[in-house]
Amino acid sequence: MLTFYDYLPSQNAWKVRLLLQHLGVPHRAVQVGIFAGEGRSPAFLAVSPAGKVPAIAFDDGRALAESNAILSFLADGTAYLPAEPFARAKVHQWLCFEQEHVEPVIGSLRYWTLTGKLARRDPALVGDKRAAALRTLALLERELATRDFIAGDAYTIADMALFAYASRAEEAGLPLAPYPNFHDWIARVQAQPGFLATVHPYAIDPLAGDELPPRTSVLAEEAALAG
Ligand SMILES: N[C@@H](CCC(=O)N[C@@H](CS)C(=O)NCC(=O)O)C(=O)O
Repeated sequence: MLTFYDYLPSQNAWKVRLLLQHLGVPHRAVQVGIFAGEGRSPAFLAVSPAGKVPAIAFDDGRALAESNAILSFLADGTAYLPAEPFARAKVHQWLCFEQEHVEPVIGSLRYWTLTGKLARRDPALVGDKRAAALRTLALLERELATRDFIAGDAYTIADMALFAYASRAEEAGLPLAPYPNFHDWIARVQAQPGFLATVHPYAIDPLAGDELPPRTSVLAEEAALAG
């Protein structure tokens, strides 16, 4: 039985929740209290080296972290990840794009906004993220003018990954009205059979307004190893 390490307000974890639902994969979900420090336990670090959700593990001890790596693994051999090498590489192109231009940009702005942390962040950093987020949305608008889905004509894990944070840009204070192609893509993804509409607010976790616990012990160990 597959174990899925989840944290309900996480949209990185939502990507995996969505694919598990599309594929009907039997699993047991374990909630990780990331603000309570559960992501720093040695047991969880053995599953997820950076102490982050999502992660998955099997009864034989194999474990996998990073949302998009998990999507690639679970989607292998299904319609959500093409077998043909070039089409498959195109999916990976957009998975990499998501990790560089969506999650740490729109995702971070949204996280800070919804948990009340925005005012605690350096305004210059917030300004840079906002400018980068607008560039990302403009790029997606341009790309989605030419095809129905981000990596081609079919819905793939690249759409799932992008959707997680990009579709929720308005919660980061980024209006979507100027992006009609992007808006239409959101509707196409939402219309997929088995789409997971449920998104959990940070408000369900009373600790979500806190900063994440420091990685002190982990960092000390890493520094010792680095010499
Ligand atoms: N690149 C990772 C990012 C995962 C990530 O940032 N997860 C957050 C929740 S959305 C987390 O677990 N944060 C806890 C921490 O940083 O300690 C992925 O795509 O899975």
